[in-house]
Amino acid sequence: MSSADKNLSVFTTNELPDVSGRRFAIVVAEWNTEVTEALFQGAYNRLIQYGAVAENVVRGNVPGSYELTLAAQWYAQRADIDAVICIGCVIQGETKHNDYINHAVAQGLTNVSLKTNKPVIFGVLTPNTQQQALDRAGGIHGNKGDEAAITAIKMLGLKSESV
Ligand code: DLZ
Repeated sequence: MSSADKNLSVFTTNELPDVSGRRFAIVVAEWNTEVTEALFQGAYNRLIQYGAVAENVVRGNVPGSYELTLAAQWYAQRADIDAVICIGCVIQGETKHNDYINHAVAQGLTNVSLKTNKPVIFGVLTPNTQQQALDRAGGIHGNKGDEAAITAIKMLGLKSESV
C-alpha cells in the first residue's frame, strides 16, 4: 500500500464508523407503501445492525415524495439529528408528473444537505414499473433502503474526519 493509499478513507460495508452515539431521522413517503415500507425496514435494520440505538432513530411520514424535501429540512435543522435518510418511490406514469417530482426532490435534498451541512440521503426509487421497484426493495436487486443507511453512515464517518 502506498503512502497515498494509507491516507485514503475507505469504508467497506464490513468496516463502517461507529454510529452508536449518532441520531438519525428517516423520512418515509406514503405513496407506494409496499415499496417504501420495505425500503424503510432495510434502512432501519442497517442502522441498528451497525450500532445505532433504536431510541436515536426517529421516523417521520410525508404524504408523497415531493414533501420529502421540506420534512428533511425540518429534521436536518434539529441540533440533535446527525443525518436524514429520505425514502420514496416515484413510479413513471402516463404524464411527466414523475419527472417533475424526481427533479424537485433530488435538487431539494441536495439544497437541504448543503444548507444544513448534514448528510441528507436520496433514498428515492424512480422506476418505470412497480416490479422494478419491488426488485430494489428487498428483491433481486437488493434493498436500496439498506444502501441509503450505509451511505448515511459513511458520510458521517467522512465528516468526522474531514470537518
Ligand atoms: C401526485 C403523485 C404521483 C402522480 N405519483 C407519485 C409517486 O409515484 N410517488 C410519490 O411518492 N408521490 C407521488 N405523487 C404525490 C406527490 O409526491 C405529492 O405528494 C403531491 O403532488 C402533493 O404535493
